[in-house]
Amino acid sequence: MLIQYAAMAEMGVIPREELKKLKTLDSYLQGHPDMDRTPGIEAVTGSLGMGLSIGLGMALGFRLDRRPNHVYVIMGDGELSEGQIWEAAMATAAFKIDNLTGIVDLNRIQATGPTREILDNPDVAAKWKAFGWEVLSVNGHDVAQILAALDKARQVVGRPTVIVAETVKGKGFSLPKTTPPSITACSPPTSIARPSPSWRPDGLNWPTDTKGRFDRDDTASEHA
Ligand SMILES: Cc1ncc(C[n+]2csc(CCOP(=O)(O)OP(=O)(O)O)c2C)c(N)n1
Repeated sequence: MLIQYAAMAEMGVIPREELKKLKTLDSYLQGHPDMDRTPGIEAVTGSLGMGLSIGLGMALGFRLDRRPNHVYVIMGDGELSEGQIWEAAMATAAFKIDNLTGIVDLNRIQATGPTREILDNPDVAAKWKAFGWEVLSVNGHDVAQILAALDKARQVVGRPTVIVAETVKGKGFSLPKTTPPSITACSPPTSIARPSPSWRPDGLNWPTDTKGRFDRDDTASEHA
């Protein structure tokens, strides 16, 4: 989610200053991304395990429409404890989906501790392979390796690919690396006012093909 918001700010989809309000009550950048409130968000996530199913639906839709789009789904290794992941993994392979690439952030830590102490999942790569996926393993901090794997994944025909990226949680930040860092906790609110739905993306430099889809009335969900 942090990377998603940072990438959106980099693309000009949201203003950079909003990042400073992350997870505070008066911001639309909440810990669980909200497609009704936040421009650029295409699916409500936050409940772990849903992303691969959503991505599979998108990939199937693109295939039906004969569109060349490729779907990327980033998953945490703790998230792999969710049964829905493995239902979707089976279905993605069974439907011979090759316009979707999964990326697993294998940092071996989840919200409350090491994954091996919470629900051990010792050989992640072997598991995806057993589910019929092409598996590429990379050092998740090596951009060249990641780019090469992404290119390779696009060449695979008739089955989905997952890139298993070994990472160190919090690398590059002055946070403890071996304990669950505080980034999963909420920041104290800067205000107790209701989140304002009033910010509009007008005036920002939108990618031309995405602008129209956010021109909607979000007061409907306000009153739902
Ligand atoms: C269905 C569900 N159960 C529990 C949670 C609470 N939760 C939020 S983050 C998290 C751990 C995620 O770990 P991981 O997938 O390894 O991601 P990382 O923390 O490494 O980014 C948990 C259990 C949740 N969001 N959704």
